[in-house]
Amino acid sequence: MKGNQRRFLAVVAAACVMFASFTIAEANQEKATGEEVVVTGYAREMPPGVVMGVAYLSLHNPTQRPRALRAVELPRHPEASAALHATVNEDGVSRMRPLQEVTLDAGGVLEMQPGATHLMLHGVRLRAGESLQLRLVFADGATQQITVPVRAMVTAQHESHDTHRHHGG
Ligand SMILES: [Cu+2]
Repeated sequence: MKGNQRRFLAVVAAACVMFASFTIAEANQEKATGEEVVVTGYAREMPPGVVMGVAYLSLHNPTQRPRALRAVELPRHPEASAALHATVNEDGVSRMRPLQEVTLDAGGVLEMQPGATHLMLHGVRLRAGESLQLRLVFADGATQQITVPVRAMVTAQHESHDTHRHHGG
């Protein structure tokens, strides 16, 4: 049996040296791109009358190369949209700016939070206790699907203050 196996492998190796080395290279590449950004986070409950939702993600890039998050989609809500935003302070006034992408250095971490980088949600109704599916689209074409919980509005004093100052959502 062992002999047969070895002979079989020898034949395969002899017949497919080029092909084999190609597929090994391909497999390595696949393994590299298969290393995913580690994502956790949550979306904020939307009280009645609030039309914009917000989610905060925590991203960790465990790979040796930079990754760039370019877009976030909501697969369960085709009519809805999500946008990457930064909150910047201009002359003491908080404003939101759309971001083309969010870059993660090799081994880098990005913590979205109220008053800083966040994910703006339009066209969804989010209630505490629900979960929200997000599809992350990276600049290299890779996509990653995650599910985050929807958290109740008021959890801590400073958090509700930040949210109010930010944009009420
Ligand atoms: Cu925003």
